[in-house]
Amino acid sequence: MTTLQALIFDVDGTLADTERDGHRVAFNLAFAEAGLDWEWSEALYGELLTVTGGKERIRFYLDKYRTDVELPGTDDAAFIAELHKTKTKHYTQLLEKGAIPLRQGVRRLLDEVREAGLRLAIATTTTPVNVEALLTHTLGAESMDWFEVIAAGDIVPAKKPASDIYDYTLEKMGLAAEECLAFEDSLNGILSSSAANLKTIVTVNGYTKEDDFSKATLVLDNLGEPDKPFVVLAGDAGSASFVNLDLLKALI
Ligand code: XBP
Ligand code: MG
Repeated sequence: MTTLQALIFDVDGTLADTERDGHRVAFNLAFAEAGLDWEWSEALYGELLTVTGGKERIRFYLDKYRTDVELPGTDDAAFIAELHKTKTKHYTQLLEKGAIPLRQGVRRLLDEVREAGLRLAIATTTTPVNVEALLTHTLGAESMDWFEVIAAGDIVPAKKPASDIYDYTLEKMGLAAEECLAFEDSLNGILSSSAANLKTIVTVNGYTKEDDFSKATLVLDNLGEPDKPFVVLAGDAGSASFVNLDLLKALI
């Protein structure tokens, strides 16, 4: 029988609802700071989220929506990288102000599984300092040590939906996919985790609730709390009304 050894968490949309009020706002602040008249509305950002990675998302926006734009200088990639650096500055400043809380049930579940000795990791597309800022300003600086692997950003050549970031995490932990569960919130996320053969619990959000989660083991509106039950959108949670260690063990 396989025993559950570790949980691997996506960050954006999964640990916290960072996209609409965090990343999107930071992109717009960076555009304004660079004197660009680009403005990513909530609706447009939903379309842009089909592309993971901030630099890749800016490139996609230019190719699809702004073919009229001529970037200054000769090196487009360098311009985008600089713009993205400014975006990261604004994003981490937003997190420092406490703009984005953790999603329901995240803190409780992390406390329970750490107490039980499960191993933890992060597999995300976002920039490493963004992960540090989110963890530090929601769970405290010590929480960086709770995760034995924090796999983030450009550490692998291909971002989600490729499986690379999860493959990398499993290899670093020396674990087989069957011994772990992943937590995701989006189509690109579940494509990535399932391509790494990981069973995955999805908690949807405003941008992802219509995504195809047929590869997920369980799809929920959130992780739930003892007094705030989750809604099961797909899969079998048995008699559970919030995600806890017993449910995770039953799913593996
Ligand atoms: C998250 C992303 C990231 C963030 C922006 O995807 O797509 O690109 O939106 O982060 P996932 P950066 O949750 O699937 O990892 O700007 O730092 O790239
Ligand atoms: Mg995500």
